[in-house]
Amino acid sequence: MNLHGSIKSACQGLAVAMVVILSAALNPAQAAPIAIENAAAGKSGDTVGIFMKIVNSGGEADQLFAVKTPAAKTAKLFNPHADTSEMEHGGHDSATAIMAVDIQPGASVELSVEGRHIMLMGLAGPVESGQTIPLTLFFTNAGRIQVDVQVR
Ligand SMILES: [Cu+2]
Repeated sequence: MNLHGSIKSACQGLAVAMVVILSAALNPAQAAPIAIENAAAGKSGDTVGIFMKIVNSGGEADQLFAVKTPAAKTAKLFNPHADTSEMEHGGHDSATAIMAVDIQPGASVELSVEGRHIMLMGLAGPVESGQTIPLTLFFTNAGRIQVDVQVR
C-alpha cells in the first residue's frame, strides 16, 4: 500500500469512529449513566443490610425507588439515623423507611451503615458469609440494574 492509500484508509477509519461517537451522543439511552460500586451486604440479626455507592455520571438526576431480590420477601430503603444522633445500626421501623434515593447528575450517593441503606426483611433462607445475593435496583431513568452483592 502506498502512502496515499494508507492515509485514505486511516481517514475512512476516522469517519467510522466519528459516526459511532455521534450515534452514542444522539442516543443517551444506550449509555449507562448509573454505576454501582463497592456493593456489600452485612447480616444484622434476622435482616441483611445492603451498602453501596451509586454514581450518576449522566446529565440528569435519577432516583432509586425500589429494590427486589429473590433472597427476601421485602427490600426496603431506610434512613435509620434520620432523627437521632446515635451511630449504632438499628431502628428499622416504618418511621425511618424512605421512598426513594435521589442521585444528582455528576454526583454519587453512599448507602452506608451510618446513613441511608437497603434492608432485606423476611429472608428466604439462611444467609452465610461469602454468599452472593442478587439484587435488582429500579431507577426512574436508568431502569433496572442487576447487581450481585457478597455477604461480608
Ligand atoms: Cu439497616
